[in-house]
Amino acid sequence: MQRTLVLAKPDAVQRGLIGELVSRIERRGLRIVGIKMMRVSEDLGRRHYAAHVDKPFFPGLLKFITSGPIVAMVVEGPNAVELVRNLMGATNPKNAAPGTVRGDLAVSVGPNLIHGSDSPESAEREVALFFAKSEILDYPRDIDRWVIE
Ligand code: D4T
Repeated sequence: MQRTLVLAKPDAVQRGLIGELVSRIERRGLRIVGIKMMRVSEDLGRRHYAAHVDKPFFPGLLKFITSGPIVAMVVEGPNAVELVRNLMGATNPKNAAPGTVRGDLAVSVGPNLIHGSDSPESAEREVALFFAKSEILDYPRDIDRWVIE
C-alpha cells in the first residue's frame, strides 16, 4: 500500500474541476484518506517546489501555485504514486495522451490542473509538508454492515 500527495491546482479549483479530479482518482480505485482546501503560502510553495528553485520558470510557478485556493489530497492504494502519475498525463499538456487529466482538460504547462508526487520518496516528503498526521484518516470498506433490511 502506498500514499501520494495530489494537488488540484488553482486552475482546477477556478474551473470547477475539483469533482472531476476526485472522481477520476476514486473511479480508478484509489482512496482519498486526507483532503482539504487551502492556500499555499510562499514558504510552502518554495519548500514543495524546492527541486525547481533555480529553474527559469520558478518565479512564475510560485506565483501561480500561491495565486488561489488549491485542494490537497492524500491518496492511497497499491502503486498510488505511479497510478496517479499515469492518470495525470505528461507535464506539458501538448504531450499528454487523451484519456489523461491533462490530455483531456489542459492546454498549458503552467496551469496544468494537477500535481502528483513523482516517487515514493517525494510522496513521503510532500504528504508531510501538506498534512499533519491527524488529518490523514484511515477507514475500512465496511459500509454494508450499516444496511438496514
Ligand atoms: P507537478 O510537480 O506540478 O506535479 O508537475 P510535474 O511533476 O508533472 O512536472 P515538474 O515537476 O517537472 O514541474 C513542476 C511544475 O512546474 C511547471 N513547469 C514545468 C513550468 O511552468 N514550466 C516548465 O518548463 C516546466 C518543465 C509545471 C509543473
